[in-house]
Amino acid sequence: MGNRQAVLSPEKLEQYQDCTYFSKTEIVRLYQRFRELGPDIVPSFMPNDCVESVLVPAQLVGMMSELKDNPFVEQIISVFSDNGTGYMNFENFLDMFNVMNDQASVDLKTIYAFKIFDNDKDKSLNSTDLKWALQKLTKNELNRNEIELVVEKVIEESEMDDDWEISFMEFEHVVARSPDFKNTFRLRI
Ligand SMILES: [Ca+2]
Ligand SMILES: [Ca+2]
Repeated sequence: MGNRQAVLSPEKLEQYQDCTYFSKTEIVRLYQRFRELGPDIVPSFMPNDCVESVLVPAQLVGMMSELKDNPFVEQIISVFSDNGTGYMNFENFLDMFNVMNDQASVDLKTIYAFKIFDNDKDKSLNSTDLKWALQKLTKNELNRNEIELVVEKVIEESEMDDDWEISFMEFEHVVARSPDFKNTFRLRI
């Protein structure tokens, strides 16, 4: 504890500990990794009033070992980047790692999985979103017919209001009860 280098104010550290799954030590480590992405941009000590304005290009974040092999890396980055700017401040960065944490609840992961699968950002998953996601998830191992079949089955299983699209509520239901969905639409986030 005594050795921990101050990188954030004690209040910020306390606040981040309270609203994430991370310990203070882990938050400090994440801050150091954030700084490594842009040592010229990110100060060794972050004053409270700069936390939101110090931004690192999201592309650099996407090269991190935790992310670079994820088929949804671009979408993950875009979902967590600051207002879709393609830049991330430390809080965006922390949020992203928090959701990717193994301890993060299924509810939290479900919210983000939905956002990531919703490729056209209309807050609903239609068959185009699902085909696109499935193609990425299966790394093109399924042919077009197989993808169509799986997507059709997934929609059929999750559909409650007959609009042939999956709303967030339907998505939550499906994640909760369908092992198929969980196995197929598995997202390491
Ligand atoms: Ca959509
Ligand atoms: Ca529906």
